[in-house]
Amino acid sequence: MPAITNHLPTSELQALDAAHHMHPFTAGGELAAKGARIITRAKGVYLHDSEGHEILDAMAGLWCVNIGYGRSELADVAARQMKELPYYNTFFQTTHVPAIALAQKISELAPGDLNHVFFAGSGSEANDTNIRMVRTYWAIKGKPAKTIIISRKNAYHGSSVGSGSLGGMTPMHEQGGLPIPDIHHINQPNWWSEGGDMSPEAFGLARARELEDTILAHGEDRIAAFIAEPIQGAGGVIIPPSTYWPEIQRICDKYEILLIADEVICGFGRTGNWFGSETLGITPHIMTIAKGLSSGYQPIGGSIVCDEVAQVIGSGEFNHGYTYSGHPVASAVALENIRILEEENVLDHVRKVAMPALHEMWHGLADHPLVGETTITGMMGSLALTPHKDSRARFAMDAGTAGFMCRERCFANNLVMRHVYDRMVISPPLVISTDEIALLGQRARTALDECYAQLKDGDMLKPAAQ
Ligand code: PXG
Repeated sequence: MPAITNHLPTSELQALDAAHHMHPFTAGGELAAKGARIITRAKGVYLHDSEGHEILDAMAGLWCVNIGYGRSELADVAARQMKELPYYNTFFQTTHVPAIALAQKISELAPGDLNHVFFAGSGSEANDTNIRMVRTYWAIKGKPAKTIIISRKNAYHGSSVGSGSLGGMTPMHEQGGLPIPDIHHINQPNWWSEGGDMSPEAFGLARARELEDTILAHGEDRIAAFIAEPIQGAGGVIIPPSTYWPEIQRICDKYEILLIADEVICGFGRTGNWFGSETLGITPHIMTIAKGLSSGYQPIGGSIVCDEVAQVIGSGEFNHGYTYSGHPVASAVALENIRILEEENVLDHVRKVAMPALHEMWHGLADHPLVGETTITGMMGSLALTPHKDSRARFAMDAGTAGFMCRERCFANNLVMRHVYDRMVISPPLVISTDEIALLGQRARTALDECYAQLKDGDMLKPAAQ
């Protein structure tokens, strides 16, 4: 049975792609001129492209392929489920075994009283669910004015109108009339870029207290929830100072504010525990999940909801849901993914083998002249490119220019690292071996060397005015 595969020369596929395929978060014209790289297959931590390159994927796809590529067990489960029950909805008082089993399993893994799952097809959809769920919760409790959701600048919560509004990405808000009303954004806990002369600890507290200031400015009776990623992922792997989350938790507890932890990246082992909330010491009312839930093998997301919120929402009809909520094939694949994570002790591998090696390798890059700081928690890390280490300077040229150049050097060396402006980020499959981590480190250093040489040659190592 043929897969849809590399049946045409690369240039023809690129021309067809340019003619008919609109890419997410991409300048279409620019890509059409250059030609997209065509990924044909993948195994373990390696991607293969149509030109015969074997590329080490230090991003696990898009922060999601936690168990690595090519696990045929998931394909077998999908085929079996498709033959038995390819689709049925869960709207009109029906259910099916895959959705039941997955909801039960997620409830078992999730901490505390997070015992209920509302399924979605993606993280964006799940966060849209969350907006409607927290506002509906307060309305049912007789507080319909509690509609404001506080989020953070440079947060990423998805790309739909609702979740894009929750996110704090300025370029996204500039297109399509975002944000929707009653979403407010406080500053992010990014000490390296924004901490100035403060210690990380003092800065973490100051940034957390912006939450309290915002609650007080609008009045507690207007605030529904605060949403945040335990560690910002798409924002550049911003690991908050140690003082930040305890203070956020104190503030949410003090005022009647629901806390939503967006675990789309941090969940399912990425930080060394099942959920980032456990690593960062957070007790949320709702968690958003997607990505690592199925290791990206099927599109599936959801909201894990605590007993109290689920009970209130369940007291009436919640007029919300997606055709593919709890999709049987996606649910069965997610269950199989979790089985592999559990039975192969992937979290043990992360904690005892991969994390120590990855942290040592990553921090080893800190001596590079182009690297300002290296930071890493669990299996997600970032480094800041800088023209001047001591002053934590930004580049005088447009933000992202150096990052893009570095990413191109990575690709040229058969390594996928993503850049977020001038930060390079990694989030490799959790199953990565120590040899593969060493190779990642070698390729990253070569890419940094080449990028540094290019910047030097182009006289581009100038710091911005402080
Ligand atoms: N929350 C978080 C924390 C995410 O990282 C979403 C929600 C939305 O999930 P869906 O499944 O709707 O994409 C995400 C997604 C990047 C990048 O370039 C990151 C994401 C998506 C696309 C690109 O880092 N994260």
